[in-house]
Order: sequence, then structure tokens, then C-alpha cells
Amino acid sequence: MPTKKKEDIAIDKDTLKKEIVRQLNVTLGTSEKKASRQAWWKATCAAVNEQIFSLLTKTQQSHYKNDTRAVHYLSAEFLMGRLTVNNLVNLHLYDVCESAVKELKKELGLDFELSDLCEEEPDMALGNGGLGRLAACFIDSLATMNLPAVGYGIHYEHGLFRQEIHDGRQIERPDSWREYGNPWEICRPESVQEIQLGGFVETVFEENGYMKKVWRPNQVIKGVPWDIPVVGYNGSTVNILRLWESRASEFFDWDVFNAGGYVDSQTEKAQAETISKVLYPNDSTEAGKILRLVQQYFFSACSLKDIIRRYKRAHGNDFSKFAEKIAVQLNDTHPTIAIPELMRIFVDEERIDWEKAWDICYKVFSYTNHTLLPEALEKWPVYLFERVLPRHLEIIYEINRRFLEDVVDAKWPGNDWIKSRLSIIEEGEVRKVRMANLCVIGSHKVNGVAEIHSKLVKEDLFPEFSQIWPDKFCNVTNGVTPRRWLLASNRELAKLYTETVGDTWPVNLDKLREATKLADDPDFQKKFMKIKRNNKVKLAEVIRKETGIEVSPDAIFDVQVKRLHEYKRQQLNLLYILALYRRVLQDPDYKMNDHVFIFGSKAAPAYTMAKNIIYAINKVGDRINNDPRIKGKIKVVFMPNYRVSLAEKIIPAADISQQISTAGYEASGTSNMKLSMNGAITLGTLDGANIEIAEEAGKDNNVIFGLTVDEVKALKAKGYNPWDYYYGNEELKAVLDWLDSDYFTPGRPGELSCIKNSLLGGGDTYLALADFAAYSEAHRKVDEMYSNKKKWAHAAIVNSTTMGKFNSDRSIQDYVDQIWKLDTCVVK
Ligand code: 26Q
Repeated sequence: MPTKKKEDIAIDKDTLKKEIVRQLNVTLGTSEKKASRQAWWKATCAAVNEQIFSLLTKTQQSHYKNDTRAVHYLSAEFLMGRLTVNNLVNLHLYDVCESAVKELKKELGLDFELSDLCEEEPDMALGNGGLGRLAACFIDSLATMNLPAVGYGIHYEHGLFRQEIHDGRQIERPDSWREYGNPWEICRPESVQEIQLGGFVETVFEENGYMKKVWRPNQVIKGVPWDIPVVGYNGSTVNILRLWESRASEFFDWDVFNAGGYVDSQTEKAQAETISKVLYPNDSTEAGKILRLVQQYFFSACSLKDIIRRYKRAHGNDFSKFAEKIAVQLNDTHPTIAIPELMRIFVDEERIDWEKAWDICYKVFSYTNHTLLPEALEKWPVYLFERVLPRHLEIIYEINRRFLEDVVDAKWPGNDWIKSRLSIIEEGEVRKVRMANLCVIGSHKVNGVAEIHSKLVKEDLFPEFSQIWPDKFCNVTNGVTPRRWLLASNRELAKLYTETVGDTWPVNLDKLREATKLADDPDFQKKFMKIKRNNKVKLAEVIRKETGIEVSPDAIFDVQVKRLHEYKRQQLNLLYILALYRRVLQDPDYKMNDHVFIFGSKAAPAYTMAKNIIYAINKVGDRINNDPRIKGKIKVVFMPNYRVSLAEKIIPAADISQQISTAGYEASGTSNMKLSMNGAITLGTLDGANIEIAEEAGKDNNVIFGLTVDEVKALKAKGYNPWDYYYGNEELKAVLDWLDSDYFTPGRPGELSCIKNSLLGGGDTYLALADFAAYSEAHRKVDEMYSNKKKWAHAAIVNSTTMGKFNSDRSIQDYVDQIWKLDTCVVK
């Protein structure tokens, strides 16, 4: 794919300058003298939007004219972060815009640069973590690759909570990303949809003797679409991300209002608007809250209506081409309800027979699984379902009945045990709908997100399903967009790469392998490590500003950034920090490189142990950072409010990427890819995509340790006893016992005991103690490697230049080839 040459840039610096000032005056209604930074930022966005909207219109016309097959990516989360830099970079306008702002600064005596304006933008934090950010990377790739695609999600009023740290503890504060308006979104009142909820189902006999089911809902909700343009790199395709906001439907308000119930009508309005109010902050445990189910139905149903409306515009009521034109990808089980909803529309509204409807339906859907954790597999109590979606429950029963009778009974006649495992309905005191089973039955493809994960999905999670449909299961290893995670966020390194291998690497990351050859070239090493150091200097300043902690850019920057979960084992990282601290206390000449441990992580607000781990990291950090005896050899930094825009500052400065989940628990991980791409060495277990990363970069350039998936299984089967490791390792015992004292929480002994207790009395579900010795040895190897500057530079360069596989364009190409079967549509 050729990149745009300078002469293709649609707007020059002087025009852009004028346009920014014009927007400041006419759109923001302010003057150059009075305008705030925020106003200047918005004016800049508005100027860029002129370009974007014209490309958007062209794209939509092109897709319509060619009647293209399109993929619809349904996801409850899109963790977009900030858009300004990304849009400028993808349009090749960053440099022009930078100089435009520079000149304005000089001419008008302003006190900021483009980079300062970009800091004005709040993150669009409409997601929890990996799954939401993956969706954001994927839509970037889809647009870049000129593929017809729409992202569908929820226009949450409040994204993921803002994290504050008070005396070491996480406090959640509301996130109000749109408080002062968002220049990137467009409201589309002409495409409002209405959806129904609750009520009951009536059986009606028609004159011709046919029986039909009629859903009599007791609530109607309006879905208002907000479109975010998704600008592909090179700026030819601009797709959309369509996010639904819930509103009360006038239809119901008026009844109550007319009866004199003005206040009641407001209550109803408030209830309707609650649906898209807030993102659930859990990234794994299923909360079982009715509102969450309503959210899922709300955005899935609005999206399907939108898809069908567009389909009908081209094909009328003839649904024979539906599966040919429409692909729907379910990002985890969150939008599963789309499957029975499409069946309901086909059977009840379009009067298509069940068999025909089902034949279209399963060809349309495919499902991506992101977790093997049993507690994270969504199950909804039948009684809840019945209250919100009575007709859908009937349809699910019918899907289940046919599946069990026609498929399972045919394969395993009379085997009730297998039937009970495969049934969409889980029997028990509270009967439940198993969303994952519904997904597998209602989709033509099911994929995991890394090789090992997909193997476990097939063999351990759905073994019987994969016997029935062996070809249904496949793998698509995750990827991340190098436009955001290298080109935009590590501009110096990007420049070095462009000088070295040319300017096509952002769309063909394998191109960087040409620079792998330079991994031992002293001049290249010097340039590369200079850039890393500059990034560390910048991060050190951010750390000082945010936490008051002083860190040296000459120390190792050792980074673990990801949601807090016991399986990700931040507590294992903490145990090692304690051990290292103890070694230095015991031997002031202990040989080591200065080491800064950097954490960034939010805990689910109701996940007590996760919050305790954050507290422990902060308390241990306070003690270590302020202990003069260790002379600053160790620093522990917990960066508050980890989010996409902070990741963009931390990742380019990382030396070590900690990816230390218990083998078999991390589906893929994606920070591992971003960190490696930016030249960090992975200190990791053989889990998720770490395995594939180590394959690409070579085992010698990363440090892999710990139990394998099979060893984890074997140890658990044999009966794991954490006490054996406690008594078997003097150092481990000492650091665990340390947590019982008041050493880290003066005057309040036992405040950190919960960490020790969960690892011993609690059984250490994630085998942190079993992996401790190997982890400690792995750290020794990393430290040794860092001491050899040439070896380290070599490993960092090899890591960064061999990550071609983890470009999300490759992931999308895999989806296209194996699942979606899409054609590109080049927008002229
Ligand atoms: C479910 C029910 C109720 C409320 C919330 C949820 C919920 C929300 C978000 C459940 C799970 C999530 C997010 C999961 C997630 O981010 N998984 C990660 O997905 C990444 C992309 O595939 C992988 O790289 C990670 O390994 C995986 O943990």
C-alpha cells in the first residue's frame, strides 16, 4: 500500500491556519485574543473535520454504489482514547498542523504547541481494557485496509471511572468525557431506532389457521446514534463507529404526561436514559445485573435494525442475499442477544420460516471468545430474561430444543450428561441462559485470540461442540495498530524507522525486519537507545508531576500495565520487589542495576482483593521510595488512572514488559505487543500471545519463565499446596511474613496480611508461589542482560523490529480470510 506523498495533502499550512482561526470565530464563537486552549483544540479539530467529512461522504457513496458486503463489529466497548493525534497522523496532516500552530503561536503570541492542544482532549474511555482497545485497533485497521465496516456500540455518558489514589487506596470518580462537548462525534437524528422491552407474549390465531406469537412490550426506548468517523491511514476510507444513546420514547411519555403525571413522566424518562448512562467497570466477573442485560439488548437491537434498514434500502424485503451482504462479529458474548433478536425479526416480523431464518442467521454471526475463566462466562438467570425479553426466551428455548434433538441426540443418542453440558439452559436452583453456548450454536465461526488460547477454547472449554463442528473453531491472534502504538506515540522511533526502511512500514510492519539486520550495528544501536532514553526522560517528568516520585532515566524501567486481576499476578511482581528490597537491605553492595518498577492498573470497584493489591503496591512503594539506606536503587511507581493516553506515554519508555499471568489464563494480552513493538524485553510466562511474541523475536531476546499450561494443569491435578513453597524458600517466607508486620503501614500491623493470606490460607489459585523462584531467576537474567549494553540494545531492536505479526492489519486479514470473506472497496 503506497503512502500519501506530500503533494497529495489536501490542505496546506496557510489554509489550515486560516481555517483554524475561522473555526475559532464561527464555530467556537470566540476570538484569538480570548480563546482558551480548549477552544483552540476544538477549532483545530473542526478544521480537520472538514477533510474528514468529505472523505466520509465519499466512502459511504462508494459502499452504497458497489453494494458491498460489510462487517458489523458489535462490541459493548470501544476504548478509543484520544482521536486528534491519530486522525492527524492518519491523514498525514500532523506535521502541517504542527507548523500551522507554531506560526499561529509566533504571530499571536500564544503559549502552546500542537502537542499541548492535544493534551486538552479527554480520553474516550468507553471500555475496560484489552477487549475494548482491541475493538478500537480493529476499526482502525478495517478503515486503513479499505474494508467496508461499521463498529456498533454504546454511547456511554460515563466511561470507565477515573481512578484517584488516596493514601494508597483506589477511589473511583465518575468519568465525564463529553462534559464540554466532543468535536469528533456527529448526532444522526435521522437514523434513530426504537426498541421494545418487557411485557408478555401473546399467542394469536390468524384467520388462515396459522398461529403467531405477538410480543406486547411495556416499554419503548429510543436509540439515538452518534457517529465517530474512523479515519484510515492514508485517509481514503473513512468508516464509522456508531454508538447508541438511550432516550425515552415520546410515545410513552405523553400518556403519563397527559394524565397529569409530569413528574412520573420524568421518572420514566430518567429510567430510559439510565440504559446508556454508565459502562460496567468489571473486566471479567459477571455481575448479573438486569441493567447490563438491557444495555446488551439495547445496542444489539438498535444495531440490527440499522443493518436491516440499510439492507432493505438496497434489496427490499428479499432476504435471500442477507447472509451474502452482512457479516456480524460478536466481540465476546456481550452482544449474543443479537442472535435470537435476528431470529425474532425474521420469524415474527418478516414471516420467514424457522429453517430458512436459521440458515441465514448462523451464517451471519461469528463469535470471538476472550476468556476461559469460568466466572467470566456470561450466564443470565432465566427469570431475569423472562422479565426483560420474554419473546427472546421462547426463541432461545426453540433454538435449544432443535439443537438438542436434531444435533446432540443424533450424535450421542440418549446421553443426558452431554445434553446437560451443551444445553443453552443450565439447570439448577436458579436456571440460567448460557450465552457462550448460544453463541457457539448460533455462529458459523468461533475464534480464540492467540494460538494457545484457541487450542484451549476448542479442547477444554467447548470439547463436545468441537466434536460436532470441528471446522467451526479457529484462531485469530490479536494485533494492535502500529499507527497509534508506534507512529503516533513514539514519533522519534517512527522517524528512525522511516529513515531506515522507508515510509511503508505503518501499513506493512514486516518491513521493519529490514532493520533487524542493524541490531548489532553500533551506530543504529546508539540512535535507538538514545530515543529510548529520551522517552524515559519524558516519562520521568510525567511520573514526577503525577506522583512526586523522582526516578532516574538511567535505571531500568520495568513496566506492568494492565487491569488488576489475581490471574495477571501483580502480587507476584510485588513479592519480587520485596525480595529485592530485602536483599539490598541485607547487603548494601548487592549487585544490581537501578530499577524502577512502574505499575498502571485499575481494579474493578467491587473486587476487594484487587484493590488490596493496589494498596499494598502503594504502601510498599512509599516505604522503599523513602528509604535512604537503599540509595534510590529501587523505586516503585504506581501511576494513577491508567488509560490509553497514559499508555501512550509509558509504553515508549519501557525497558521491560512484565507479562506474568499464570499459564492458561491470559487469553492473549495486547500490552505485550505494544511494549515489544516499542523495544521492551518481555519478562513473561508461556501464556497467551507471549508464546508467539517469543517465537517472532527469538527466545534469546526475551526472558521466559515459569510453569507451562500443562505443568499448571498437572500441579493442580496433583494437589497444589502453597505452604510447600513457603517453607521451602527462606526468602519467600521472609517477604510473606513481612506483610504481617507494620513495616509498610506504620502503626497498623496486618493491613497487608490479606495478600499473604490469599496466597497461603486462600490456596493461591494462580500459583504465584509456585512460580516465585523461577520468576526471581528470570529477573536475575534480565538484570545481567541489561548490564551488557550491546546485548540489551540488540534484544530491544530485535523485539521492536520483529513484531510485524502483531499488527492488527494482519489480524483483520485473518478475519477476512477465515471468517468474513470481505472484498476491499477502494474509495476514489
Ligand atoms: C461482563 C459482564 C458484566 C459486566 C462486564 C463484563 C465484562 C466486561 C469486559 C467482561 C469482560 C470484559 C473484558 C474482557 C477483556 O478485556 N478480555 C481481554 O481481551 C483481550 C483482547 O482479546 C485479551 O488480550 C486479554 O487476554 C483478555 O483478558
